[in-house]
Amino acid sequence: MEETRQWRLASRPVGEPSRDDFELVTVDRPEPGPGEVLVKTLYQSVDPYMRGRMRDAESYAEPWDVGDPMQAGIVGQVVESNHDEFEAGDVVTGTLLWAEHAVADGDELRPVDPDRGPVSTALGVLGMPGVTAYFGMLDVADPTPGDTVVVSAAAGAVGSVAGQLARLNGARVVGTAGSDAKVEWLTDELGFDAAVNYETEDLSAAMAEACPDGIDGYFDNVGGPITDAVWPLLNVRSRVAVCGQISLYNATEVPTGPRKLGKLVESRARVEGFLVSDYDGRWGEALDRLSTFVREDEIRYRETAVEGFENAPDAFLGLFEGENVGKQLVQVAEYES
Ligand code: NAP
Ligand code: FER
Repeated sequence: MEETRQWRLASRPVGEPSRDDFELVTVDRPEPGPGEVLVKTLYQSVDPYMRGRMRDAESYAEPWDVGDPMQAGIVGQVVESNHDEFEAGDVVTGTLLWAEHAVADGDELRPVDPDRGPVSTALGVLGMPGVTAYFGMLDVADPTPGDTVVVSAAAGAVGSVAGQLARLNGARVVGTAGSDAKVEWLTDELGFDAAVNYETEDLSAAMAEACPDGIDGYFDNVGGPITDAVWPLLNVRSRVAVCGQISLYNATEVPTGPRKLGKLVESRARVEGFLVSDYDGRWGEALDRLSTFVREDEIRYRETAVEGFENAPDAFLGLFEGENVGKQLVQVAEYES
């Protein structure tokens, strides 16, 4: 029997997760049943929402059980297929496991064309983060020409695409990020009009300087002090798209909720959370446009890959330290054409 390795949840973290919360186990390689496909992982995604699944609390995603393998977005190559639409060697993407090999229902997989660009993009700009940016920005934040739009975690997988979409809609775009190198990437390569390093700058002063005409759209990935700096600058009829609150994902005490809601009376701003899954069934439309923008160099992207399946937890933990520029991946195996 051939073997494979999986990462399992070893314990539920309190506060910052650590490597001890993960356990690497070797198991028999699963065999695909009727309609199923055995997939060898090429790239594994690590995502901030996984922190929520490590917690035993009701949310939009089921908590993982301690001792169980964890799910992840995967781009992989078919080893064996019992599904009409796939054969050995095909590249596919879907939600599988933190594993070197896993079995999936063929109906739940999407084909990836390796001739149309790097297959890893199916986990980033042309995958769940890109689709999140697309609908969150265009449907919820809804920028129009001349608007000022702020994006937090702007150098991340979602934020980098969201900001460029606002720019393509004619907005003035301001990003926040945690390093000067990221700030430079945003302004020099992605066409952001300004970017603020929230680690080193006085946030309120820098935000006011970067947004002299106030803020019409705020795509928030972070929350906390960045939102505090944005809030006083919200213009009349501005839109706040709440995508995530990563600054709070490891918090052990729930901070006091927003008190400055009077600002919403004054500005008539609309604050709206959204989930990418609200747009299930509309991925085709988003991916068509995003892939055209990428092909035409209107949207640029970066990926940060940690090499080796054994290092997957480090890739995940790095998200909370800002180690990634663009989409954080784990490179598990090489594509074999
Ligand atoms: P990402 O932005 O690629 O990576 C996370 C980034 O967050 C880090 O690189 C880091 O960048 C920043 N960060 C981490 N801890 C921080 C803190 N305490 N304060 C400020 N910044 C911090 O991740 P992503 O996959 O694109 O996800 C971005 C956000 O979108 C997350 O909040 C995620 O939960 C959310 N999301 C929501 C949906 C949805 O359906 N609503 C779907 C996907 C993702 P810096 O260098 O800037 O610190
Ligand atoms: C999904 C809905 C939401 C999903 C991811 C998210 C992987 C992420 C949410 C977050 O990071 O806050 O269906 O699929």
